[in-house]
Amino acid sequence: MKRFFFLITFTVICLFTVNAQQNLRLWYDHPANTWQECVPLGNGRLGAMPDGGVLHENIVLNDITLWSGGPQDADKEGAVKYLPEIRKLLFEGKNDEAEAMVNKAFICKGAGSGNANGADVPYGSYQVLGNLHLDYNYGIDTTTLNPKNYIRELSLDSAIATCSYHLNGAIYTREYFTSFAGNVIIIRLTANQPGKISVTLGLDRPEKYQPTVHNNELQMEGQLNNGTDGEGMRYLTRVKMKRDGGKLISGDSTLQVQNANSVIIYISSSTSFRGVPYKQKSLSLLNTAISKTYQTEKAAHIKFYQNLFHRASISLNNKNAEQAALPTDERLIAFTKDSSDNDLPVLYFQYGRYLLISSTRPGLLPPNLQGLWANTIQTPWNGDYHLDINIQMNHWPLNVTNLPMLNEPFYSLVKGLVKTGEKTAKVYYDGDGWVAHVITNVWGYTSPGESASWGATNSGSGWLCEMLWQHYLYTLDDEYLKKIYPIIKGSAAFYVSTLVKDPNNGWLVTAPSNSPENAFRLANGKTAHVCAGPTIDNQIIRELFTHVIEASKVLKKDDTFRQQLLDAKRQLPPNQIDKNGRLMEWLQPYEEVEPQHRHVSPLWGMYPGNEITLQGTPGVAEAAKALLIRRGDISTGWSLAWKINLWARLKDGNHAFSLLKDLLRPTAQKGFNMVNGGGTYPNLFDAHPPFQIDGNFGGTAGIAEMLLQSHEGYIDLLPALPDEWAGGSFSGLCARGGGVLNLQWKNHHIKSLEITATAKNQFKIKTPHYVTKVKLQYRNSSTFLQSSDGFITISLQKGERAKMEYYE
Ligand code: FUC
Repeated sequence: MKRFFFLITFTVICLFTVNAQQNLRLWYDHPANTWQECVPLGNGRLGAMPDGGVLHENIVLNDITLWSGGPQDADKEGAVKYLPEIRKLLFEGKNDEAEAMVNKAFICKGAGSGNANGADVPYGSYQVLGNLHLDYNYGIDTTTLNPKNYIRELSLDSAIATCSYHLNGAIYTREYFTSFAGNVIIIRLTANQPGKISVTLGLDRPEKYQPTVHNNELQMEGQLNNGTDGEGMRYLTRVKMKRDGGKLISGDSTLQVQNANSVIIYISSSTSFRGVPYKQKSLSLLNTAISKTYQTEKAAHIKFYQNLFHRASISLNNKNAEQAALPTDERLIAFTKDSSDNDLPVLYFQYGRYLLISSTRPGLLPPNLQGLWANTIQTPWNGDYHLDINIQMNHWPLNVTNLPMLNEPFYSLVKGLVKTGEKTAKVYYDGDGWVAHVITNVWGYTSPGESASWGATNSGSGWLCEMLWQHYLYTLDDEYLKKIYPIIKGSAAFYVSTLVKDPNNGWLVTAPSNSPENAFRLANGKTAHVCAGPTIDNQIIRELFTHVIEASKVLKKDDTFRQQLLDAKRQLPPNQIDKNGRLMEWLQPYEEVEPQHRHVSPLWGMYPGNEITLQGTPGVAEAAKALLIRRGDISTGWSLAWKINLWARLKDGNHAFSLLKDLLRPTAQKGFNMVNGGGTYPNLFDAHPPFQIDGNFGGTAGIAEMLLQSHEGYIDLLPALPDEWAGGSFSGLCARGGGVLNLQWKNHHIKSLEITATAKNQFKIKTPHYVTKVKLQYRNSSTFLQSSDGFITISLQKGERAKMEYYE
C-alpha cells in the first residue's frame, strides 16, 4: 500500500514537473516573419535569433561586446565657470534662461550620443554582429514547397530552440543553442531519412565585413568605426561544420553541404574588446567545441543554465488549459480577452529570468537596452546603458528572483565609471567623488548628454549606487560591501560637495538637474526642463546618504564623513505635496507639460526606493498614489512595468495585474499593425516600442513584488495578490536579509512557508489577520507560534531552514 502510494505520488510529481516544463516554452506554428517573432538565444556573450525559415533561414548573431565608438573625453573644459550663473538663474525662477546656458556651456563636448544615433561618432553604438544565412535545398521544385506540422519552439527550461516540419515524406529537425559551457553557438540539422540535409551557409552584416573561406571554415572579419580615425573594434566570426555523410563544397564565401545525414554547425566569434586576442580566442573556443560530442556539449550547456534557472519558480492555479495550449502569438492575443490563462504571467515571469541569464555573464557586461539582441548597425538609442531608469530596471528581478551571481557585470560597469566620473565631477562642478549623468556606454562615458532637456540629470550615479546597496541588503555579504563602499562613498562625496543651498527655501539641492525627462511651464509661458532639486534627486540622495552612513557603521570607518552626510541629509528637501494632494515632481508647483509623462520619477521613493510606504508615510503614500493616478496607466513598455511595481507597493494587486495585462498587450499581431503605447511582441520581447528589454525585466520584478515584499524591515507575503491568482505557490524568491522563501497559498490564504537563510539573521514575517497560529518546524522540533503585533520572528543561522504551517 505504502509502495502504491509512493508510486502515485511519484507519478503526480513527475507529471507536474513535465507539465510545468512543457508550459515554459514559446512556440509558433510558422516561421518568423519579423525579427520580433524570432526566439532569442544567448549565453551572456553570444546571441542568436533564428527565424526558422524552411527554404531560407536567417539567424541574427550578436556579441554583447561589439560596439563602435571608443574611449573619449567628452567633458567640456571650463564648464564649471558657468555653474554660479546657471544656479543664480534657477534660483531666480529663470529656468528657461538657465536651460539656454546649460545648452551652451554645460553639456558634453562633441556629439555626445549623436542624438541617439551615435554609431559613427565616438560614443558609438551596440551593433548586430551579423547574419548567418542558410539556404536549404530539398531537391524539389520550391514553388510547390508545402511543409506540414511546422513547429518552432524555445524551451525556457533548457535554453534550447528547436524547429521541425514534415516535407516531401521526411521529418526535418533543427536544434539551436548558444552554449553556456562551450561559449559558441551550435546548430544541429537532422532528418529522419538519410542523405536529406543539403544546405549552403553564408555570413554577412550591413557594413564593415569581409567573408572568406579557409580550410573549410567560413569566416567574417571586420573593424568598426571608432568615430575618430575609423580604427575601432575588430571582430572575427568563424563557422565550421561536422557532418555525417554527404559532401562539403567550399566556395569563396560560402560552405555547401550536399546530401548529409546530419550536420552540426559551430559558430565561434570574438571581438577585440578590452584587448582580447580575438583571433586566437575564437579559434580555441571553436576547436574545443568541435572536439566534443554534440550530446556532451548540449548536456553541459543545460546543466550550466539550469543551475541558475531552477533557483526560482512560481505556479498559479486556475489554469486555462485551452488558451495555454495556443501558439504564443495567438495566446497573447487571447489573453487580452480572457486573462484567466494564469500560466502566461508565469511564462512571462520566467522569460524575464531566462533573458537575464542569457544576456549577462560574470566577467563581462550587463544587459544593455536590448539585452544582447540587436539586428541593426544603429541600434535604437545606441543600445546603450541609460541611467535614468533603463539599466536599473534591467536588474530589478536579479535579487528577488534569486540570481545574485549576475550582479557582477553591473557592479563592474559601475566601478568602471568611477575614474572618468571623477574627472566629470571636477570639470562641471568642481566636486569631490564621481558622477555619471543619463547615459553611458562600454567606454566609460560619464559626461552630461548633448541636450539640457534630458542630459543634465545628475543623479544617475546615485541611482546606480542605490542598486549596488540593495544587492548588499539581499546578501549581507560583507566582502561585497567592502568592494562597493569606495564606489558608493565616492558618489555620496560628489553630492555632499556639490549640493547647494536654495535661497528660496534653505534646502540643499542639486542644480542644475532634471526630473527625467519631463518639462514644466513657467509663469512667463515658456517651458523648461532644467531645475534645482527635483523630487527624484532628493529621494535618491537621501537614500544614498542613509546607506553610506549605514555602510560606514558596518565597516567601522569614516566617522567624520558620516557626520557630514548626516548634517547634509537633514537639509535635503522633504517630499512636497501640492494643493491637489499630489506628490510634487519639482520644488515649485509647476504645471507639467505632459501630465501623462512615461517617467514616473517622483515616485522613485516608493519604488525602487523605499522611503514612501503606506504604513510608514501614509500621507505621502496617498499623494504618491494621486500622482500615479494622474499619470495614468497606458504608456511605454518600461513605464507600464514600473507602474506594476508601484501598484504592488500600494498593495493593490488588481491594479498591478491590470497593468500587467497592458504590458502583455500584443503590439504586432502576427506582423499586423502596431498600436500606440508599449506592450509585447510575438516573441514576448517588450515593446517600448521599439524593442527595449527593460520592460521584460521590470515585468518580472513586478510579478515578484506582487508575491513578496521585504523593504520595510519585515517580510510581507502575498502583499498584492490579484483576484485571478487565488491559489498557487512559489519557490526560491528572496527577501532582503538573506531569506529564500517557498510559499503555498489557497483561496488567497497562506498555507505554508519555508524559509532558508543564506545569511545569519533574524527574520520578521508579517502574519495575515486570518491566521490564528503558526506551527513551526525547526531544528528537529515543532512548536506553535503566536503572532505578536501581527508578526512572527525567527532567528536562523546561515544555511538553516524552517518550515511553517498556517492555521486559521
Ligand atoms: C530614456 C527614456 C526613453 C527610452 C530611452 C532609452 O531616455 O526616456 O523612453 O527608454 O531612455
